[in-house]
Amino acid sequence: MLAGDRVALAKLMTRVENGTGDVAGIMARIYSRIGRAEKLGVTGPPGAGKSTLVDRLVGKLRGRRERVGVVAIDPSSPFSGGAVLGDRIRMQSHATDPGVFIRSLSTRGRRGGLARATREITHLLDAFGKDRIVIETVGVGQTELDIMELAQTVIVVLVPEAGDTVQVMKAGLLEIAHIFVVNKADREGAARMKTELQTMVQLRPNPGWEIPVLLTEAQADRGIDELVAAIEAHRAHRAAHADERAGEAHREREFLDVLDGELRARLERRIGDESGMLARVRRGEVDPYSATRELLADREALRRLLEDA
Ligand SMILES: Nc1nc2c(ncn2[C@@H]2O[C@H](COP(=O)(O)OP(=O)(O)OP(=O)(O)O)[C@@H](O)[C@H]2O)c(=O)[nH]1
Ligand SMILES: [Mg+2]
Repeated sequence: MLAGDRVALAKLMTRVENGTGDVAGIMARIYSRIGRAEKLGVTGPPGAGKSTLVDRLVGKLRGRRERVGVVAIDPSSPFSGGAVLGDRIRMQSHATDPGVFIRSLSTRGRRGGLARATREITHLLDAFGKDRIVIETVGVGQTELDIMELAQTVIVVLVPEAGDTVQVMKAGLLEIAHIFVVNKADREGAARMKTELQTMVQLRPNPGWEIPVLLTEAQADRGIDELVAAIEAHRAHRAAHADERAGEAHREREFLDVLDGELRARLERRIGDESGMLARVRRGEVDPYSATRELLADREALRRLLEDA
């Protein structure tokens, strides 16, 4: 993969997605090569036009000779069962471009953390040499918020339908957005929605970065240059307000997250061996709290539990 082999990259992604093979070993080997890629998050309600927008955006970035990776998170929800195919079709214009690598990530795959799998997939793309990685998620839940934390610039895509601004507040999107896009600006209500969003943005405490609200028509390829300019402005803003502590916090979170996942996996592999404790909890003979206290007090049992495979 490090020699530029796309097939090898795809195979490593599959391992990471399924959690098969030595994911930690792979990450440890590539980690010194990551950190160059700019990560862009694109999120918003289903059908807002995110994939279409990403497709147009990728076109602009390719025009600037950037090497681009796209990670499209495919929800397992039956309502969007066709998302993978849909994204492939909508991003078809780049299907044969060797400078673009598009990956759909299924939420069904690995247990215990879509956000973690997504982060590892972006690490692979980063180490592969991508300049820009676009992460698209559908919806506005906690998982999406977690995934968007991986991105340095987050674009929240909305459409001119009534009620959206209230949704934004409720879903915590105001806290994560660096750029708001009102897509489908060809529809009625776009200008009004833009005004509403601008008002909302101005009411934030401690602004710092002034969140732009842009109108786009992804399908007609309108407003994309302005979006690229806003993305670049945010990059410049970040550079000018470089916060080493943010990087530290990020690395700390990744470390704790990885450690947590590894401990949990070991625990699940071995808890069944532990002197019938699991069986006793299952039968209701001991409550989960007392069982936990008992185990934590037993150093030998703990050591066995955490032993590697
Ligand atoms: N009218 C109009 N339709 C658009 C525009 N941009 C995208 N669409 C259409 O909106 C529909 C959904 O577009 P997608 O790009 O798949 O939206 P998405 O947000 O990625 O959808 P999910 O990933 O399923 O949540 C498609 O039929 C697009 O052609 C636009 O600017 N105006
Ligand atoms: Mg999509």
